[in-house]
Formats: sequence, structure tokens, C-alpha cells
Amino acid sequence: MEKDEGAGWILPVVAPIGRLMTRLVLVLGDQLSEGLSALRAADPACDVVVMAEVMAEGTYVPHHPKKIALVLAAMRKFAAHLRGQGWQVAYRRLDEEGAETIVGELLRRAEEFGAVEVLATTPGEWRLIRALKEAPLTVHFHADDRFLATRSDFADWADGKKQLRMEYFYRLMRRKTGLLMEGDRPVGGKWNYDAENRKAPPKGVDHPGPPQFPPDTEVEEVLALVEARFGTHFGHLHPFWFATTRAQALEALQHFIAHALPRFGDFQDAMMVDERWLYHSILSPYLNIGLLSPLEVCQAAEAEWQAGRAPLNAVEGFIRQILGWREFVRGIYFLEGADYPTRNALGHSRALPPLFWGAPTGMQCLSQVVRQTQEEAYAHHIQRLMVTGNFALLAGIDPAEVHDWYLAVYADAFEWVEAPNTVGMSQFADGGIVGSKPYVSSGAYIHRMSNYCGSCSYRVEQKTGEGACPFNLLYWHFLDRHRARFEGNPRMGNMYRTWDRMEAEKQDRIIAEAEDFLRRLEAGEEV
Ligand code: FAD
Ligand code: DLZ
Ligand code: SF4
Repeated sequence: MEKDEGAGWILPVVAPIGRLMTRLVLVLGDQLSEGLSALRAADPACDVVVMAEVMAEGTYVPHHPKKIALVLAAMRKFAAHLRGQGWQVAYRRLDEEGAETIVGELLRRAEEFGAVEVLATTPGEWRLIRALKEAPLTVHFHADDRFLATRSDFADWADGKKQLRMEYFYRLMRRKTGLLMEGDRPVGGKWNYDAENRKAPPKGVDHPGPPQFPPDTEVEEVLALVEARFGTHFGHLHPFWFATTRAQALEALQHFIAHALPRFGDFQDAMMVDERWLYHSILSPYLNIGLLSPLEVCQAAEAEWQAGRAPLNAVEGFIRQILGWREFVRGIYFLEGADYPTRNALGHSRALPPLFWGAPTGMQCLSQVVRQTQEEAYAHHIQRLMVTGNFALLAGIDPAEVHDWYLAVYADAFEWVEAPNTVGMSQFADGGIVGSKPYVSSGAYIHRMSNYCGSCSYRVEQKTGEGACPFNLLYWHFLDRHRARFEGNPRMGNMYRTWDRMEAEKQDRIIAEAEDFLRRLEAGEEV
């Protein structure tokens, strides 16, 4: 059972003998928001908040150590905040006695407090929803209303549509929230300023990136624990600089708004050697664990445009990512159901190659993105989509393995947002629900949007032969092997016409060289 958004307070259960029975209020590591629906439904006088650090959540995929540290440190600080507000919090630290799963901890606490009922804000992952439903406890689910669209808003909008397109959903959301609206019309006369947001990399970047929050004693304790328990996971724990409280996350928001937002739009799609942040916000980890709300972030950006300090293309582009894409992908995740992350429409089955885990590669674009992912648990959207994602799709990697990788390595990765982006947008494994065509490109796109190719051991302008950019080979291999599915796609006709105009001998050479590359990749050779 899930109470609908805004259902408000429900009365505490009264035990037959007349005293108020304790209920458990589950707060998960990505539910660190003061106004959480389960907390609103509970009574601090008699209910107990349960928070638990458990091995199962840190290992069901091998999460990046920085991500685990972010979640655990923020959980501890949120628990202290709740206690300060008068809540009784039964908190289990990973190095204390306890169970190793969320449900195990709930059962242990239920026994300790004589509780049978649990109030939970619906988790952002089918796996945990299922586990809670199957638990021998009465779990009352409360809708997660920390979003701008409810699940039923999205379902109503999607109902009866043959194709779901983010742009139209986004317009609905602009109208619903009034963000960047003049009455019923978009400010500036256009809904979308993306055409102004595809500039090639700038000469230099005059923004130092997100603010760094040096670990305090409490965070240091978490870091030591994470090192000891998860030190073998892919990723560098140090230096750890994430915000772990709402106050710090608000500082990070203000920092972005003041220093990076004005240039966000222009260089949103650009990629540069050793420049990992450019003008991106690095706010997704804080949004996704609940330290910031999407509305306050959008409103802060809108206010900057109203004050004349940031241009409309930057502000609209930024708001669209949150109000549009973030809400849209969440809608898809819940609409499509629990099997969504396992889809494999293109039948890809190759194993994820070791270069995704940091093995050396001569491909500078992949090497840069994987290294920065390893160091920071962060890569921006185009790096995820057009470098690692593009490569995995062209190379025919099993989307389930790709999904597990993205879920593990990014600090902002939670399945409701990660799966539609990976399985849908990036790997086309949902058969075209999130995107109407696959995001594939040859090396030319990466060359245009980055300065990676200049220092690569391959040559981007070379189509075949020794030193040819592997993206150039794999791109045609992908189109050729999926011809039956894609040649009728109106957005892909030009690509097939270009392929068909090539001489047969050149086509054969491309396919043979692509196959040789894939064979070497599969054999674990350095590529
Ligand atoms: P900015 O570029 O500053 O954008 C602002 C905000 O917009 C972000 O903080 C984020 O909340 C939101 N946003 C932007 N694009 C998207 C999008 N496509 N979907 C949802 N929200 C978006 N985002 C996640 O939050 N978690 C993920 O696990 C995740 N996995 C991804 C996997 C793949 C294969 C791809 C292609 C994209 C993925 N994204 C994911 C979307 C996007 O890459 C990140 O939201 C963004 O890079 C976060 O960095 P930022 O905060 O600097 O974003
Ligand atoms: C990501 C994560 C990690 C690493 N550890 C915990 C944890 O120990 N306890 C917890 O409550 N939550 C953790 N999380 C976040 C959960 O995995 C997240 O709530 C679910 O995936 C649902 O989105
Ligand atoms: Fe990547 Fe090809 Fe450019 Fe090298 S030449 S950086 S492999 S796109």
C-alpha cells in the first residue's frame, strides 16, 4: 500500500491495552530529508526512527568507496539532526552488532521495541521495495514526494501515448511549477535553448569546480571504516571532499550558482583533458540523497536569471535537466516496472572489458573518463553518454553489466535514475522508450566536443588501418549488425545512406578491422 502524495499525517496505532504502540520509521541512506513522508506520518513521542549501515547495501554492486563514505557520513549526521529535533533514532553503525540487510535490521529493531508496523517512504529501487513487501512485518509505504511530479502525474501524462518524449513532459512541468513562465508562455518565447548549448571546449576553464569540504572527525571515522570494509572496491576514497550535511550542500548550491551557472549552458557538452568539472554543478549526489530539493535548486537558478546574473540559455538548460530529465527518467523507471533494468533489446552479450575498471587503454577519451570516475566517483553527462556509454553500446556489451557498472561507480547512482539513463538512454536496451534512437557516434563527435583526440594514441581522422580510431570502426559495425532494426528509423536514414555509398571493399575492411578489435577486447588484450 502506498499513500498518495500529500496524504499527510496518519494516527498512531493504539494497542489493545490502551498505550501507544511503537512503530518503526525506516530512513534509508538516500532519504536524508527533513520533510520525508515517513517522518511526517510518524509521531516522535512514541515512534522510533531506524537507520542502518549494512554490508548488503554497500556490496550488492561494488559501490565506489567515495559514494559509500558520502552515504554513511551523511546518514550519521542526519541521525544526529533528527535526535536534535526530538526523535528517538535506533542507528546501527557498520562496526556495531547488527544484521547485514535493511530488512534484517528492521526485524531486529522490531523485536527490541516490540513493534510490528513500519512506516517507510517508498524506496527508489524495486529490489528494496520487494524486500520490504516480503518482510514478515506490516510495512506502510508513503509516496516519496521529494519530486516535482508524482508517480501518478507521470502515469496520467504517459497514458495512451505511443511515444514518451521528455520535451513535452518538460513543458507540462514548466506549466505545473511556473518555472521560467510568463503566464502560459515560456519566458523569452522558446521552451528550449539547447541549440545555444553545444559549444566546443573553451581555451581555458576559469572555475575551480565544486567546493571541497575537508573531513571532520566524524567523517574521518567513516573514511577509516570504509577503507577497512570496502577498500578493495574500484575507486579512490581520498581525497574526500563531499558535503555531508544539508548546510554544506546549500553552500555547494550557492557556489555553483555564483561561479559556474552563467557558463553552464555554453559548455554543457564539452570535454577536456584533466578538466573534470568544467561548469557542471556536481549537485546530483546531494539531490539524490535528499540533502537538496529539486525545486529549491531550480528556483535558485531562476532567481539568478531574474537578477540578470546568468543568461537564459544557461538557466533554462540547467532547469531542464532537473525539472525535465530527472523527473522524466524517474517516471519511466516506476512506470516500466521491476524488470526494466534487465532489458536487452539489442541482444548484446559481450563481457564488460577490464578497461572499465582502470586497465590501461590507448584510447584517451576512455582513459580520461574512467580515471576521473575512479578518482572522483563523477563524470558529467556527455562523458557518461558519449564516451563510456557510446563505447559499451558500439562494442555490444551486455547492458546488465553496463548497468551494474554505472550503479557502482558514480556517487549519484541510485537505480531509479541510473537505470533509465543507462539501460534506456545510453544502451537502447529498453528498445526505445527513453530515446527514439541510439546515442552512437564515431570519433568525430568526441573530437568536436573535446580535446581528447589530440593526445590519443589513435588518430581520429583515420577510418581504417593501423592507428584508426576504434570508434570509427565500431560505429559502422554497430549500424551494420543492427540494420534490420534501425534502417527504417527516420532519424538514422542518413547514416545508412552514407554507409551504402561506401565501396564494398572499404565496408569489408571496416567490418573486418572492427571484428579484430572486438576479438582483442574480448581476449583481454590492451586496446
Ligand atoms: P549537471 O550537468 O550540473 O546537471 C544538473 C542536474 O541535472 C544534475 O545534478 C542532475 O540532478 C540533473 N540531470 C542532468 N541530466 C540528467 C539525466 N539525464 N537524468 C537525471 N538527472 C539529470 N544521474 C544521476 O543523478 N544518477 C545516475 O546514476 C546517473 N547515471 C547516468 C548514467 C548514464 C549512462 C548517463 C548517460 C547519465 C546518467 N545520469 C545520472 C545523468 C547525468 O549524467 C548526471 O545527472 C549528471 O552528470 C550529474 O552531474 P552534475 O550534478 O554535475 O550535473
Ligand atoms: C548506497 C547505500 C549504501 C552504500 N549503504 C547504505 C546503508 O548502509 N544503509 C542504507 O540505508 N542505505 C544505504 N545506501 C542507499 C540505499 O542503497 C538506497 O536507499 C537504495 O538503493 C534505494 O535507493
Ligand atoms: Fe577517443 Fe578516438 Fe579520439 Fe582517441 S581518437 S580520443 S579513441 S575518439
